[in-house]
This record gives sequence, structure tokens and C-alpha cells, in this order.
Amino acid sequence: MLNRSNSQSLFERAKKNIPGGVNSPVRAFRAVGGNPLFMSHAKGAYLFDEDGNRFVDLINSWGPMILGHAHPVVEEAVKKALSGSPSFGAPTRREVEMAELVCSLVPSIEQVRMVNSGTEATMAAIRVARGYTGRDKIIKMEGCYHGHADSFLIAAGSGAMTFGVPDSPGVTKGVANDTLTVPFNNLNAVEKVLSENVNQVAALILEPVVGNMGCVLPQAGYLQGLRKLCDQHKVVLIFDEVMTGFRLALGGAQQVFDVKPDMTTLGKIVGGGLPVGAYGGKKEIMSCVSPAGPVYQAGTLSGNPLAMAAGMALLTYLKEHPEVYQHINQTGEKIAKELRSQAREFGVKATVNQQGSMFTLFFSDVQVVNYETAKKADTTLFGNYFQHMLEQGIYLAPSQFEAMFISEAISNEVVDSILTASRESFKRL
Ligand code: KE4
Repeated sequence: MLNRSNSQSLFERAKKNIPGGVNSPVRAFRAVGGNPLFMSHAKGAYLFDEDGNRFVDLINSWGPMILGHAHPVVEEAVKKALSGSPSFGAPTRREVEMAELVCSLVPSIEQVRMVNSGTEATMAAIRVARGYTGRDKIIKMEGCYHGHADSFLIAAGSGAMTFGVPDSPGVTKGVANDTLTVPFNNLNAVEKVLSENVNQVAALILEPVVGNMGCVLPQAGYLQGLRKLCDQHKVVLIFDEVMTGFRLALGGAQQVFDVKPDMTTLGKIVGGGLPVGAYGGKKEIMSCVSPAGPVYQAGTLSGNPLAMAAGMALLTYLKEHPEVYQHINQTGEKIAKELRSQAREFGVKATVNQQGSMFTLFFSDVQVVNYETAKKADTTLFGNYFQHMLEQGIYLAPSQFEAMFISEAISNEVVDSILTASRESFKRL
């Protein structure tokens, strides 16, 4: 049994001054039982908690740590920037270089604005789309999560889905009325909503490969079909690539599936582990953004030198080392294949969805293709599997409705330790 005493006492203290004892709900282990572990540091493929336990990390800060933890390339860049002060609130060279880099890497982005989180990026993107089109409504997919801005907490995924509050209290009816929801992987549903709201829909936003109802892949032709419908109805197509951007490929899901959205939102990897979000797209649309245009959006720490240094160092490394993607994608394939065969061997009803270095083990005997099928998963069985893996030193996302992320630091030896622990966990179910 893991020694968890320091984490336990920290959690008791945390609950006094932080709602639920955590600064982001999904970290609270509520969905998998037990109390959260408090991490003290991390290096490479491993996390170390306050009780000295070591874990293979399959969350990697929910995506950003694509090279593993404390990679020297990022660390050196941050140290160098820190000595010059972390923030000025004035334009800097790094912001110019970062914008040039992002625009060169993401096919759909001609102009980009830096913000401080994925939520800010998606919130700003729909405001710009509304300002550009003069329309009010947006379409989102059931189960997709785009951060915690009001417009998105309707049929939301991630923690909202995990805690069974896909529609959050506090979101007004007025806001909710402007958010239309449809099932993922269903083009007819989108066509129907568009025909019922002619000239009223500003944008359609989705995760092109969903991570926030667990990993769910677009079916053949789906993304291409959305592109066509948005063109027909003059709707701004927004790919929320906060998770998939620079994760599935250097150019994200839009490169993998060769579908160009009108706007893209980014986060996580773009900041190298520091708080960065970004939104961008066609120059014609982005020229609406203040001070170039009338749509207002601002941020004290947007593009700050420290975060830009971390993000630029990571993106530059990824651009210069394409072999990273080959390694993490092959590792994702291997783990998915082995998990499927282990489930079969032990007669456990489970399916695995995997795209590149993102995957989810669903405890379900139906193929998970949308919110409805994702909700059929056995979350209790997932919780048991999670705890068995944790006891054996493997740290999974503490929710059935999240994705796991492979880092470059996860070597073949580490993969063997993951699969050995998984096999034992299936046996114990
Ligand atoms: P942040 O505001 O958390 O930086 O980004 C929001 C966001 C937007 N879009 C997508 C596709 C996302 O996955 C996210 C955030 N992802 C979750 C993990 N499912 C963050 C983890 C958390 O909420 O603690």
C-alpha cells in the first residue's frame, strides 16, 4: 500500500482555504475514489509525490509535457528569460518570434493573439467570430470541453462530465440560449441545427480529436463534412486544438486530417508548461481584433517573456526533432494494442480509442464515438483499475472521461512497466 500520509495532511489543510482542496476540479480524484496525491517534483517520465512515491506520468500536465518533465531545453530558456524580469506589459521581441513560429507551424493560422489559458483562447475566438459575422449563436458538440467560459458549460466534457454537471449552475439562460449542442460524429444533426437557425450561427467549435469525453476520434469524412457545411452557411469553423495542437503533429489535428478551419485555439504545449493560450486564423477574421479592429480582447500577462521563452523553446525543439512524433505515436499505438489484448485475455469489457500519443481505455463493450456512448462506460470499474495502477506506480488521468498523454521520456522500458502493471490491474478487477 502506498504511504500517502503527507498528501493526506496537505489535502486536509488545502480544503480549509481552497474549494474542494484543489485549484482545478478534475485533480480531486472524486471520480476514482480516495484523495489526491500532492506532487513535489517531476523529472522525465516520472512524478514524485510528497511521500516520496514515484509514478510513471501518463497525464503530463494534461498534455504540455510532451518531452517529459523538466526537459533541459525548456529549463534553460526559462532561466535565461527570468533574469531579465518575467513580465513588462510592453511588446517584446519574443512575442514577434513566437507569432512567426506559430503562424509557420499551424496551417490555418495567418495571425495569432497570445492569451494565458485555453479558456481565454476559446472565449476570445467565439467573440471574434460573433464580431466578424454579426451573428450570436454558436454550435458545440456534446461532451467537448473548451474551458470554463459560460458559453461552453453546456453539455461540457472533462471535469463537468466527470462530476455530472455538464450544464453548470451560474450560466444564465440568455447565454445558454445562444449555445446549440449536437452529437459529435453526426453531420445530419449539424445540418438540421443550421437549417433551423439560418444566418444566426456565428461559429461551430469542436475538438477535432476529442480528449474531453475520453479520447474520441472523428469518423471518416466528418471533419471534411463540417468544413463543407460551414462554407455553405458562412459559419466560422473553429478547431479547438488546445489539446491536439502540437500533440498529434507539429501542425496538430488539422495537419493530420488535412482539414483547414477558419480559426484555431491553442494551449498546453504552446506554453511549454507555463500559462499560455493562443487563438488565430484567417487574417480577414483576426483583423477584427482590437486594436486592429473593434472586437475587444486584452490581457496583462499575455505574451509575457517567461512563457514565450518556454513555449518557443519547446516548439522549436519539436520542429527540429520530428522523430519525437514518430516515437510518441508508435508508443501510443503499442500501448493501445496491448491494452486491448489484455482486456480480451482477462475477459474485461473494454475498448481503447487512440490517436497518436493520446488514448483512453474505456470500460465499455461499445465503440465510443460520442457523448452518449462514452457515458455508457463503467466508471466504477475504471476507478478500480485506476487505483490498482496507482498502487503499482502508474499515474493515470483520474477520470474515465479524460485522455492519457505519452511523453518522449516514456521509453520502451517504461512502456514495459506500464503494461506489466496494467496486466496485474486487469487480473485484480
Ligand atoms: P485551460 O483553460 O484549462 O488552459 O484550457 C481549457 C481547455 C480548452 N480546450 C480543450 C480542448 C481543453 O482540453 C482544455 C483543458 N483541458 C483540461 C483537461 N481535460 C484541463 C485540465 C483541468 O481542467 O484541470
